[in-house]
Amino acid sequence: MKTANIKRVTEETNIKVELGINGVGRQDINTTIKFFDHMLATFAKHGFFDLVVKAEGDLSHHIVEDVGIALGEAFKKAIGGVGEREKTVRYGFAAVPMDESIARCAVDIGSIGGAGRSYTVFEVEFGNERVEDVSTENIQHFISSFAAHANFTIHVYAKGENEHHKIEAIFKALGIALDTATRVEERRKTRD
Ligand SMILES: [Mn+2]
Repeated sequence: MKTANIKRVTEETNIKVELGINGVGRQDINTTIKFFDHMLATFAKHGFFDLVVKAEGDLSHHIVEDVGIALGEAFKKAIGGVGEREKTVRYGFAAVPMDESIARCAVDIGSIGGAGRSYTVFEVEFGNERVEDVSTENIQHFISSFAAHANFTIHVYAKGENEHHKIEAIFKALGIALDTATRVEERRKTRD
């Protein structure tokens, strides 16, 4: 199992992340934002990541953004830098339905010899400004903060009627896609 611990303290937030890639999907999460906790837990469960996230802060926007940054840093550290990487699969994708909603996610975590490429495409329309205790605009903000700090390319496309279903399908699809991409592929002999 590849692991990384990150502590991130600013004037706005105090974040602790402990990550194990290729774990059993164990979660211990408290960000003070209930729906965000639910999403991070489902991400870890379906991605088979062992994940501890403890976060507090002044505003929910800052907490969501800074957890994205810290989780991205944890993935980058766990996977390793140039020359440190094992022979990872690199690409992963998943399409996850949840009742009337469907989310599709594709990721590129970067080549063994490279540092990764950071890019986010997020094509999701929300009909409501909030879902439970989270602003729907913060979901994209989380994904793009995560991608930028992990050096991942992440594409997310989703549609549906129920915002809770749509977002939950996104986090499940992201977890499954990243589980595939981070697996070691023994057949891989090259660094590209
Ligand atoms: Mn749910």
